[in-house]
Amino acid sequence: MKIAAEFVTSVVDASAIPGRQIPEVALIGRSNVGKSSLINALVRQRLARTSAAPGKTRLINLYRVTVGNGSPRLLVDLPGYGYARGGTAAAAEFQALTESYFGRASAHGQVGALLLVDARHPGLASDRAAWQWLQAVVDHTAVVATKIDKLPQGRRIRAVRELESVFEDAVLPVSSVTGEGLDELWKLIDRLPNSPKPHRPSPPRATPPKK
Ligand SMILES: Nc1nc2c(ncn2[C@@H]2O[C@H](COP(=O)(O)OP(=O)(O)OP(=O)(O)O)[C@@H](O)[C@H]2O)c(=O)[nH]1
Ligand SMILES: [Mg+2]
Repeated sequence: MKIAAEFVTSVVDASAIPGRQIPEVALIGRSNVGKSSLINALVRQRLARTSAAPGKTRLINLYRVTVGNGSPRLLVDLPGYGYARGGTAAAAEFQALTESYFGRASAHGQVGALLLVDARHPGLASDRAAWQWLQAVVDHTAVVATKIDKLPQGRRIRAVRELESVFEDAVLPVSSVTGEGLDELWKLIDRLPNSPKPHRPSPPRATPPKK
């Protein structure tokens, strides 16, 4: 399957995102969880900058992707949360940026968000808080477990089940290194922004996770 991908822009504020209405899928997760690596693995190019040190992505980066004859999507690489260096100024910057992105997302409509969590660390408080917050601000959400290659085969199913019980939703295991789960992830990216709006009775807390 042919995959076309290009970098569109980097912005500090979501109001600067070009206006054309292309369905978007945003990746959100702790620093170093593998958001930028996953974008590169999906598009089979080194488009997004990655680093072994957390805190690499500092802006909202947009990539336009098309698979085969499908309709285009914007993949949105956001900075990670849970990265302490930079103190409260960085935390405020992260919060403003995330709020501006998801504030615009709710007006835009066709936006899905993937929460990326490390397959080896189920149920971290910061991830659970991010999931609650994300479900309150975006209509279409899903959980993806990264770095599944780091777990031995025999522990993978158990790890995914544990995550599914924490997030009370299906969890898709992927690896940017081995390519595992990427075909399923493309399908999710294709359907997520247009999937039926779920019914959620109680609105949880309304601030993004602290950095
Ligand atoms: N083994 C393995 N390592 C991975 C995988 N995905 C990412 N990594 C490694 O994890 C580190 C962080 O990856 P990034 O993609 O930069 O993480 P990020 O979530 O974009 O981080 P920030 O931009 O700091 O928020 C890098 O050293 C990657 O090589 C994976 O699927 N398997
Ligand atoms: Mg990154």
